[in-house]
Amino acid sequence: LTSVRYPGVRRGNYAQLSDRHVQHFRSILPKERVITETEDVAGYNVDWLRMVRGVSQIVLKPKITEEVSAILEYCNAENLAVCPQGGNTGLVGGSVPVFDEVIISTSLMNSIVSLDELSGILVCQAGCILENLESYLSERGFMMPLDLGAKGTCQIGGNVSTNAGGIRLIRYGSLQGSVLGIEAVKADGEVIDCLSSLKKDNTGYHLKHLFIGSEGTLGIVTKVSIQCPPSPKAVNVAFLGLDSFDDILRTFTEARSGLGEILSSCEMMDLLSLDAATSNLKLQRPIGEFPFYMLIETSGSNGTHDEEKLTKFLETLMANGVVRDGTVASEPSRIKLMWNLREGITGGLLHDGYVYKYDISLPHNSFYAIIPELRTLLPADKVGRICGYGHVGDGNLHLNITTPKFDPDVLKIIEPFVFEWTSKLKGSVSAEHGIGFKKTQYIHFSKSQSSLNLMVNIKKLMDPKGILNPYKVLPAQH
Ligand code: FAD
Ligand code: 2HG
Ligand code: ZN
Repeated sequence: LTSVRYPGVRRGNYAQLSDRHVQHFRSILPKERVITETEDVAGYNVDWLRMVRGVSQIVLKPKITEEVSAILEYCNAENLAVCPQGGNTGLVGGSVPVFDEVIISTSLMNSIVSLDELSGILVCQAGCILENLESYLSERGFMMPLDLGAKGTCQIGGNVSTNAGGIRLIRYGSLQGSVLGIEAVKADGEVIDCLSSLKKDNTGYHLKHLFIGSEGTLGIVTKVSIQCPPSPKAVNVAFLGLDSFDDILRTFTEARSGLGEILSSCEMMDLLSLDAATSNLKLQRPIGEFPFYMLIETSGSNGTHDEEKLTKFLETLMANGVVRDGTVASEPSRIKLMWNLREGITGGLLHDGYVYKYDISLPHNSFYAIIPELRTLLPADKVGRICGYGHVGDGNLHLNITTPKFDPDVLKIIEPFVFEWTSKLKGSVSAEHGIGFKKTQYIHFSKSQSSLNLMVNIKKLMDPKGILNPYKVLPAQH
């Protein structure tokens, strides 16, 4: 069977769901957690961007690890393919089935197991929503080491499985460092307990890394142990207007040296990106019109000290003309308004029509050059918006192009151009969103053949029948 929606993608040789299978699932889970009504399953079949759509007939909602284990053991024995789903906010189509895979939703696995209030180490189930964890921790003087625009819906298990980056990575590093341990269930149902809660543990291979960023292809993450920093006592956000991308780099360099240890976010957006939030979502722009904007956040333990640093930083940049205008907020409600502008861009872009979305890592000195290049290559009468924004502090550009409707001629100009450009600069074709279903045929632009071969061997070892999230991450020929 070849997919009608995705020509060239063939259904693997898996079993078809039968009444007998459904009956068995009902013996593992209570009947309200085995969802088979078409209209109830529909939402789980389509991704957040509404671009990838499967035809699964069943969603299973386990609450505990043992239920996940029993489900996978049975699916493996019966050769039923499965698709693990967290908050379904992924942007590369990894969280929805391609054909009729059994959807395993972790949304009811949402208990907090423990918080050690001395070390700040949190242990929780995979289905906890990121924002709920943030609120739980903030009441106890801690915070999550990651934050992203999808926080109200995405789950920590999804974050770990995608190795999500986001807006705090510059300060707290990637999840590979903050996640201390993981409990996961292998394709055959075996529970792998590497739920260490230790900062230091060099006893053999670091197995947690098999699950961090493997997008549900090697196991289902059921619990996570994560190092949480103490909440800052003072947070300030500066929203800056600048004339050129060179000025953004100057500001970034100054932020690193001048703000140093209190710098907690360093984000950039061009005018057309900000416009997706202001025009399409009717949000208010806090300063005048400039070709570029930056959102810089500081978090620290002493408000007076932080304000002093931030004021000096801004005075220096305004005096030498690098920053043209800016506004600073320290009250939570104004800080939120500024972040809404940055975090609203992804949703705002959808109002343009079709979005061609790229998430690339590039060296800082060639970070923005692809945008003017694409503006010369793409026909102005067909394209709505070519814009760039992202985590400039981490070298991660979000390149987005929009057209009123999907246009294959426009796509032919963009791809493989964007991937070749990125590869020539030794960048990454997926900085933080992962490979999922949509990027599998481009993985080789960033991974050598020998690395890909090792990935295939690891997959075969952990999931010999290939039941876990098929058609995702690894290119089809493997
Ligand atoms: P899902 O979308 O449900 O799943 C993502 C992948 O992980 C799928 O392959 C799925 O099969 C797998 N998976 C989910 N849960 C499990 C589990 N328990 N075990 C095994 N596999 C699992 N991403 C960033 O990196 N940085 C950002 O700044 C960022 N901002 C975003 C802003 C918006 C508005 C949106 C819509 C998305 C954004 N994303 C960002 C992408 C997305 O939110 C992240 O990838 C997030 O980590 C996905 O979490 P989720 O729970 O929604 O996972
Ligand atoms: C962000 O940083 C997300 O806002 C989404 O990673 C990026 O939509 C995008 O291109
Ligand atoms: Zn991002």
